[in-house]
Amino acid sequence: MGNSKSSALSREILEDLKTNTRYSEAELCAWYATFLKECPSGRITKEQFEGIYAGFFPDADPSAYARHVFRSFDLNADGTLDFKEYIIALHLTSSGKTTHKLEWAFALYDVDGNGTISKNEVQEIVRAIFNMIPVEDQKNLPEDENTPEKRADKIWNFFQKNENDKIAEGEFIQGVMDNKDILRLIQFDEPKKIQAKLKEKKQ
Ligand SMILES: [Ca+2]
Repeated sequence: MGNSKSSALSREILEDLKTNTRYSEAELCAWYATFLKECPSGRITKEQFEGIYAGFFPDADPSAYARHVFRSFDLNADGTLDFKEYIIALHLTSSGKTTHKLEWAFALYDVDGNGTISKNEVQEIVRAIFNMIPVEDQKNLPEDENTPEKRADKIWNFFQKNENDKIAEGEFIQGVMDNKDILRLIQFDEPKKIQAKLKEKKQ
């Protein structure tokens, strides 16, 4: 049990990730090697994370969305993602269970982390999502959801909330599970493409 700085993944983290994701030991070890090559410190900073997003969205501004996603993955709020947080994030957003994904979506929308979602928070995330949609593509959106305000209103009205009401986690998850249209409105498909590209990169 030496404490020499080893580039091997600790057994504890490996077992933890194997239990909590569908990834195999071989996959995890290969990803870890790539991760260390790109992030020799073993941690991804917020700036690096935004850089990854920026590379995938040359025609839009993903920085606000990237910051929110980063916050939702930085479980211990230390301003960096370590390998474990990174892999759990990857797993959650690509192949995780629906309820886990929606717990994550709730955390994404609960910007101040107080356990409820306000209308302002919905507007903030929806605006960040809109910044990722190229202007040309925004023109093709349905009339009643083609601005951040309209889309936020549509989500808010679905939950039958007044301006100053709040949405609790259980209510949010149930509402989204019950209605595919709301599921579509709260999310943005592009992050899936990002995850796919990140995974390609790692193989
Ligand atoms: Ca909140």
